[in-house]
Amino acid sequence: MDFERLAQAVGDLNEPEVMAIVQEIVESDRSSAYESLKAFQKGMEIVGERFDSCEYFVGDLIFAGEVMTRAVNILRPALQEAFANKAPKKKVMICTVEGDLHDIGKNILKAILDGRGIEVIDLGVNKSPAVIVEAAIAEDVDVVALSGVLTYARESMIRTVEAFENAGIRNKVKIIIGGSCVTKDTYKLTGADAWAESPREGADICIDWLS
Ligand code: B12
Repeated sequence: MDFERLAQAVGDLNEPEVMAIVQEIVESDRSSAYESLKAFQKGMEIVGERFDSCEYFVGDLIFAGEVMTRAVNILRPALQEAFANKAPKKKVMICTVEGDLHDIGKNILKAILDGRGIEVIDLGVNKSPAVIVEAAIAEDVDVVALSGVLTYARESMIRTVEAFENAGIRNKVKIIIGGSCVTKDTYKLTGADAWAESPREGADICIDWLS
């Protein structure tokens, strides 16, 4: 399978080409389904670079996220075969924290986790600490992934981690955070267990915790 072609098609926002390659994988090369997730990541990096150089706009970012979600939906059966008996039967809850409506990065992480056979509960955006804790208890999740890009989101992350402590269940869940409001150095201020820059790295950490 030509993964370079797939990465380039994602970067070029060439949806017909992406879907044709994905269809080809499903029909004739199912074992390479997982490998294709790496090509998606590479393609999204091209999208990010073109956005930074003003070649792409916000609508293009949103479209890229949608194409990736649609492609993962088509690949899901093949991915499930690849991860049969390997994916941990535990849940990850994901959301964007209170005050922040940005969800493109969150949706990419969700697509990658989903593609790796993990059950993901997506709470959406702008979720308060109380709502996140309540949902984590109700859904009995093992890992909570928090996303945020606004500087303010870091405060929300701190309050969310505190809310887990106040509810007495901090030791029952692992919390990973990401998004441009935090860095390798600042994430520790939030009290989260881990931080990752890339969604693939984040997915690796979640899977490691769940295994
Ligand atoms: C797209 C966008 C929007 C869209 C959001 C659409 C959507 N559905 O998300 C819209 C137009 C709605 C928007 C609104 C606003 N925005 Co805006 N927006 C952006 C923009 C251009 C891109 C953000 C983005 O999606 N990047 C692409 C994704 C893929 O990157 P990402 O989110 O960082 O995610 C990656 C990683 O961080 C990681 N990741 C993300 N989450 C997680 C979680 C985990 C657990 C892990 C492991 C990894 C991970 O994975 C992703 C892939 O690599 C940025 C500027 C920029 N260049 O970043 C401004 C920006 C973030 N916005 C900004 C602002 C100020 C706003 C507004 C307040 C504007 C306004 N005055 O109304 C509102 C905020 C509304 C709100 N309350 O949230 C500022 C934030 C400043 C700050 N530091 O606080 C920025 C930086 C622009 C700027 N330079 O001023 N915005």
